[in-house]
Amino acid sequence: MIVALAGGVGGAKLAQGLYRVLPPDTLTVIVNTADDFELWGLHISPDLDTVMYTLAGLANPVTGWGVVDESWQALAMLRRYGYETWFQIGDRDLATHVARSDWLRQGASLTEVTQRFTRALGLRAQLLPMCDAPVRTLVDTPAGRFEFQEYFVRRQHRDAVRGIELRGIEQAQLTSPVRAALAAAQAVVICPSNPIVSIGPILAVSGMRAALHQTGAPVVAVSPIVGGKALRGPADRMLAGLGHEPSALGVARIYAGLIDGLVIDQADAEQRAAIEALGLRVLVTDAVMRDEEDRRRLAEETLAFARECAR
Ligand code: FO1
Repeated sequence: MIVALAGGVGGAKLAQGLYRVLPPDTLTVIVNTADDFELWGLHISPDLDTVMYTLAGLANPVTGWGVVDESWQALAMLRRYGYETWFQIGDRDLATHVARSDWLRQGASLTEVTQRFTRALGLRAQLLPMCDAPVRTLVDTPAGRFEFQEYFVRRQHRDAVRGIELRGIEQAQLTSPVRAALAAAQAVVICPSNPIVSIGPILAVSGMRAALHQTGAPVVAVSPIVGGKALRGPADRMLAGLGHEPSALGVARIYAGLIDGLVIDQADAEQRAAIEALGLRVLVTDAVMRDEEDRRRLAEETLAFARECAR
């Protein structure tokens, strides 16, 4: 079993590469749920859905989130009814949120709901929410404190980030499937997702770091920062705002003690020695995924690197 930890669009791309190059039923993706939220009475799990749609070949190729070939009739009607529609939910995507909310209301856990989706979509990978308890990322900015989607989508992540709170994280426990996947892992891959708000919440679930230490498997991460810039989203500014260096080295410092190796882009090759000085192995490669072939190539290189890192 290969276990990947992933958040939004960048993480989903590498997860898809892993899914394509691994035999069926040998990939588990543990996904961030701290940017889940309630909208129009529905439970939205953006990162779970982004990974699920991407692996199922259903993702919108332009945005990376949402469903391909969308229509927006429901959103237009909601707008006529006076609802705010800054969070764009298409008609096909809406079905996922309706079903998830219905099943949760009937008493299913988020883990069970996700399993129903993946089975229905014919996915031969296991997708697991990081936990079943509600955890919500709150972002402190000079303009006030915002729920994650309010900060990210409504305000277009323009605010400086001064602090992050993971509300509810104290109650979050490892689920049995997450524990079992980590115990069976031959390698763990931390995808190039935001280390603070995508991977950070996963690692903050009680028992997660211990389970990662206990697995005898190599743990490798892929840097989401290339040439000092985030490949997508506000990770570079967020790192700087929270006192981290926005660089591959800064990512290495955050993950040091947890990972055995870091994959960095050739643009950052000069940081190799400094990262190795932290006790990490380094793979320098083309870490930017422009198309599906890049996703497969980076997945293969990362898996080979993980085998080299095996303790
Ligand atoms: N991101 C946006 O920037 N704008 C949107 O309107 C938006 C809608 C949306 C709907 C469903 C979904 O699953 C994701 C959606 N996202 C949208 C992406 C998402 O909110 C962020 O990429 C993640 O939360 C960050 O990891």
